[in-house]
Amino acid sequence: MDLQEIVKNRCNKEIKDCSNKELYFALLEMTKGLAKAKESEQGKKKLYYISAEFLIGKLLSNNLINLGIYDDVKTLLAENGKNLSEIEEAEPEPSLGNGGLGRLAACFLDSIATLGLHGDGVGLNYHYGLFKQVFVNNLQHETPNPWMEKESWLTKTDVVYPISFGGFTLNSRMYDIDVTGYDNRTTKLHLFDVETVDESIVSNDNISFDKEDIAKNLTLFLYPDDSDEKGRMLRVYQQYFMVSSGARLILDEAVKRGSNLHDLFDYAVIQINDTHPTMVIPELIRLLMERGILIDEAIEIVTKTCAYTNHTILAEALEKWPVYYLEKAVPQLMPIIYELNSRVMNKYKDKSVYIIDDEKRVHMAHIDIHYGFSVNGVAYLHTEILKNAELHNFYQIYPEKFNNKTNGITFRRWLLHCNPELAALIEELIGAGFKKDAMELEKLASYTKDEAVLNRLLGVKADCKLELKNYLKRTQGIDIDENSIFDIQIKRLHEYKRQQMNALYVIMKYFEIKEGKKPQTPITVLFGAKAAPAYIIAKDIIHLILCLQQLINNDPEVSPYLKVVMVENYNVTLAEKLIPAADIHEQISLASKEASGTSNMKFMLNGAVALGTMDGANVEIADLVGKENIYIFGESSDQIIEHYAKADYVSKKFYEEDETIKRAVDFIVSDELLAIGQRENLERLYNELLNKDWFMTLLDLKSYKAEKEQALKDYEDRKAWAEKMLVNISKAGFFSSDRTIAQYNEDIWKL
Ligand code: 475
Repeated sequence: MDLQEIVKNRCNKEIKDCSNKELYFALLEMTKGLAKAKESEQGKKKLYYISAEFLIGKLLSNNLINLGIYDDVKTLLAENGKNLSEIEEAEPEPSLGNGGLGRLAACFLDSIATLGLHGDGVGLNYHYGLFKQVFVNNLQHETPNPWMEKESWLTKTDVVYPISFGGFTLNSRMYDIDVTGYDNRTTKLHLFDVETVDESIVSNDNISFDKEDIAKNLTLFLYPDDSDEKGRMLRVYQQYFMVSSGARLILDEAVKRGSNLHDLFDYAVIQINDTHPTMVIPELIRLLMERGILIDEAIEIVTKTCAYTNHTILAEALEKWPVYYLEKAVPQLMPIIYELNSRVMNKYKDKSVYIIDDEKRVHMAHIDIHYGFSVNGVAYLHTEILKNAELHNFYQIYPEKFNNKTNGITFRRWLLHCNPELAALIEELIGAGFKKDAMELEKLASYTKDEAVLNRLLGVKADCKLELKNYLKRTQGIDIDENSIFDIQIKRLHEYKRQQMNALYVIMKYFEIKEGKKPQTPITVLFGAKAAPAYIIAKDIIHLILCLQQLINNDPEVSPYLKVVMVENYNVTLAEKLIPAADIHEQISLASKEASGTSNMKFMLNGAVALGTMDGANVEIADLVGKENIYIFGESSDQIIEHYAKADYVSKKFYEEDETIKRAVDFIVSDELLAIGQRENLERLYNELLNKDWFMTLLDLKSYKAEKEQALKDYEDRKAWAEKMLVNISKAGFFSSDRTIAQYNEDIWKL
């Protein structure tokens, strides 16, 4: 297909006379056509990766890279006076995920396609995605984030299923997005949508709407505010709509490939991404029974077909739906859930493994574990914690089901696309093989003493920093100093991730500078984070950071040495600009709480050095790069688990015993900050830290400060620092999602 021809047909113009938006739509049409040509069904058994979230990011450039035409298109456009990165800015980003879990699903689809595996994604088509974040008076405000235009990556299909709820039925239509693999076939992301959805029930400037009008609201937002019961019910409706549509598709396709349904597990394997799609288990049992299979066999078939991935040990994220919710929304599932529970009760005395508890709540993860054949964690430490603590009682029953699959990231998006200059340098040094086999990055190890190479690496980093500076200036009106140290923390806002600890460090540094102790190189502390709309303390932490930004950046005594920046509406697009530019990345969760983390892998691949705790995949990163190439601080996961068991952590003790900690915490409610911010928010956060601090910020603050000072000091020796950068890149190969997916396939899917 020829771009010139498409442009001619669409706009009756030459490329040079088109707007960026017109060219974007022309490229969209061309890419969709090329992806279609690569489609192929292959193999008897097929994987269905079911997930409430697919945080796919913009698709144009990645598709061009994976189709192998990026350079040609770029050149053709340049010859006509057009710039591909500017055209890319005309593409809206679909915000179909919250964070790590959703982005992981997107990386997995890329690797499934690249490895040529027979598998598709199944999810929902949220019209407004997750909310768009805007800052008003230093507070987070949420607005809708529309991303579908008259033409988009979605292709409407003829597949329509009637989905019944208690008392009413809705039609579900399937839309497809082609996912191109690198130099290989394509796979599909199937997104189901309710035909009666009505965008007009939402106003432009906030995200409130009638939560009970399910026919109109079902697919408007991802996880609408669930702080009230109506919001939680809507989530149940969404989940059932997704899995019932998915289950029908799976059965129809299996039959088409030759299954008689008694052998479904030879034709399909379903990976359940966290507990959100759990109802696929009782729903499949129900559908098989409808087609004449008896319950014992139906349960056995489904158990052999479904596998579950756990992404967190945080209690609030392990879904437990009250029985009366399910009775109301999906009454047809309850007889099956009761049956599944009574089989467990007949077999085991231990109440902790029951599906329905004494408070009449259905534990979704328990359904997955009893009635699936595989349970996996997402990093070594996380899986050990599942086996030995969180899910220990299940591990004793089913040791053979438990396995680890350390997360990974797609190097197409997180290196080739987001950092072409670094990719080109690597290719020049070790050849192009690393693009297909990420372990080849190890070859870079032979350059760690090569001064010329180290200097070029520093040059690439400097270019990326300048590019970020220009981007933030152009898109958000923010000024940063490209010669400062970029210290970056980007992830969902959560107390366990401890953005508040980073903020307290900023306050300590502010005091030091005021007192004349200036850093040798200026520091820019960058944050990006959305807080759940109903998570009050998380929003207070955003408020604190924004107030510090205003105070510090406007203080002529301090701002030449220290700047704080919180980017607005952090998303995949911003991550692609921030990660290549980072010098230091913050992975400072309370040990045991971050299941894996995946930004840690992206930063490492782009030559940033981690400052972190021994948590999640940081443990494996530290193991690979060695302790000279990572900055580790804080108490270990075992120590933390013991603090919780003994309930012996008292934050006030740390506050009272250390003058610098006290001073930093007190500053949250100082006259300076109260003059800028809201008393209610700042006092609430202050009291939380002093009287509760459930995620133990003050426990690790001192060692965090010390380790960060060490990193900043080491940064001054540019050659030694560049060596750390290079070691990090050379060891990143293990974290390719191609490796992760190959392991899923070998141990679980067996395609
Ligand atoms: C972990 N999201 C990361 C990542 O495995 C890990 C939960 C409830 C409702 C909506 N979204 C969620 C998550 O639990 C989530 O994103 N978990 C993350 O999964 C991929 O790397 O450590 O926190």
